[in-house]
Amino acid sequence: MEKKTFYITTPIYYPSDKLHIGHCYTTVAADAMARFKRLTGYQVHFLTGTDEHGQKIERRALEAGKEPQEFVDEIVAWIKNLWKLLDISHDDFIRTTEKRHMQAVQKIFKKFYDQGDIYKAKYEGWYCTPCEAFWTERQLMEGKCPDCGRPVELVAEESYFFKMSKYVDRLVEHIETHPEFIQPVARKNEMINNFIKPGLEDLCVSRTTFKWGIPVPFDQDHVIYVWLDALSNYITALGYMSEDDSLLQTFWPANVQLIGKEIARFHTIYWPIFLMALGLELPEKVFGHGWLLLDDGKMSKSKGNVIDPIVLIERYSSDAIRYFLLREISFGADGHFSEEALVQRLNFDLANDLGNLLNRTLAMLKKYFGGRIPERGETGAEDEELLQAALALPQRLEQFMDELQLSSALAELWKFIGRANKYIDETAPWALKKAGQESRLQTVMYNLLESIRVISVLLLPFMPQTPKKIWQQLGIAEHKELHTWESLQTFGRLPAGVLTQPGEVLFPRLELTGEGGAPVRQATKKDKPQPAKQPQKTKEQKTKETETSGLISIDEFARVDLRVAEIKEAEKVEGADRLLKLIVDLGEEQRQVVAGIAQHYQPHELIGKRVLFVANLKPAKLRGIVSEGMLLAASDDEGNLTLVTTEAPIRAGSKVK
Ligand code: ME8
Repeated sequence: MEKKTFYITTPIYYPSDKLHIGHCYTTVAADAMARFKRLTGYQVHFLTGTDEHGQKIERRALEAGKEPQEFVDEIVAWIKNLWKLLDISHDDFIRTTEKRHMQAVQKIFKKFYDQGDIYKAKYEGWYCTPCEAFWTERQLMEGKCPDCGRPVELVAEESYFFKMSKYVDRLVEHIETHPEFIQPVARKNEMINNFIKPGLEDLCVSRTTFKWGIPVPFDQDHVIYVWLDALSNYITALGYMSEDDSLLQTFWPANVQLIGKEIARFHTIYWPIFLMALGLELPEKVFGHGWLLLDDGKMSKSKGNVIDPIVLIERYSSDAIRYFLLREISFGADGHFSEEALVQRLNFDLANDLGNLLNRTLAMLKKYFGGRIPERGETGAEDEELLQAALALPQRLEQFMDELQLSSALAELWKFIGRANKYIDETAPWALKKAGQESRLQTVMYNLLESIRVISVLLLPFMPQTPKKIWQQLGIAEHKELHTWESLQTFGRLPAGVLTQPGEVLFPRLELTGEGGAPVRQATKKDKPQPAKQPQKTKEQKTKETETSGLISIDEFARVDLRVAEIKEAEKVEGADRLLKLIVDLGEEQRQVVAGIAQHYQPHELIGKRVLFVANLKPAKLRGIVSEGMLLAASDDEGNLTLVTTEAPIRAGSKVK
């Protein structure tokens, strides 16, 4: 059978500055798609690269006192390293300064000229250099660039123009008859109403006032407009207009072209028109995703509010960053980035849900079966739902991925993780052990381990490192046949008898309130040494620590304001299985806290309980709800949890020491 193919592209990045975490979003999303398609058996071609020409780059190089090529070479090397650190699995990385690209772009320009799509005239109008975009007087917003709001420059020069008008009707027809072409739909309406309906002007496709670009082959005073140069990368990288265009034959038209929403105009108007003029098919889908925003708006170098992805990767790991980006932002919409939100996601989803499932299961397996995967024994009423959910999961995820609903795909996977955690509570393996129900216990442990395997395989496209660590711990790292899509079509492939190897905690919990505001990992015994980016400690602090070798003084303990709190109100937090929102009475004041105890207590059972409470904890936000303080609870490896209460009634607010 012929292999199904899948071609996915990201925009090519301007190497005018180092990239920020917002840029990583596009590439991580494309990577997850590419990996998912490979997992499901497609022959994938995943392209990314750099957009190295244009006035913006020339100016930045000049400011840095470097030749443009030297300037971009350094940043491109940095970008390539970033993609390596983020486990981006591109099949090709195209640079627009490469010969293969430049030669093909010159041929494309010549073809347009020869067939009468390009003519020479005088251009007078506005230009936004940061966006490398031409604007008419009418399109400006209060005299500034309508895309980025920065000042524009008046440009008057002789230029070549592309006759957009010649193709516009065909474009409109294509957009109307192919609803999947521009996604999400809101972008389609925006393009038609804002750019096409008011009348599409011919596009200026050459410049003469600077040199850093691909020369027009028959008129050396002109360089080709950077967007015509850049957009062509999607086909020049496949060998278009070269001696070997076999990749083009195999992969064009692209299945998905992922872009940020601000460059939708270039990709859904100019790009398809260029393709029509070349006689090539249009991509199946151009998907314009939203932006990653900070509290003060879109991340951008000029605002000085960028977040360095390499610092984040070092601090939290590549898989953690990938998970956050893909899960937090509903695809197509804007999303917010904050380190606080990141830490919460990692604690809830990775440390609690996924990490605990693995740790609890392996700890019980060790205790009950010496760590060896048992044969399945007696089945039980609780099994069916888990098994059906596991079997349906791959196809459910595939559906979401085909719709580019990456965040929903992850949510679906996490629903199953929640299902597996619930299975532990329902079957209560510790009770089975106590009651001597060995055969049933075997089945329960087996089903849990197999569920973890299913999860690990489906996690692969999103977090490529974590599954390998899980396989190591399950003892199946060498069993390649258990890492495949095909292996998920039946439940029960895990071989009995394999010895598991519990190892380091995959996702240690992080504290929200490290020194200097930086979240830090909570050390655990099995934890590895801290990653490099720890806040600096003073000399005094270090000496003190060495002297006490990890023990704390009574004064240090006294810094924790422990109180008795009476629970007054309790309710579930919508959309969070594990959380309850409580109002507690501390005598002189009432506090709102969010506690991860919903799977152990019904809200009504809590009212009136007097519990121990940390009253001077820095407030934190959990799922958007402010939590001021913490209830103390004891828990064991088997998933039992109990709140710490006072032995005899005592006034709310009493100090505990
Ligand atoms: O536009 N959130 O390059 P670029 C989400 N060279 N995505 C963001 C973002 C943010 N805060 N900031 C940037 C270019 N991006 C052109 C493309 S393609 C033929 C030429 C995304 O380096 C942005 O939307 O400015 C775009 O998709 C990508 O990063 C590259 O941006």
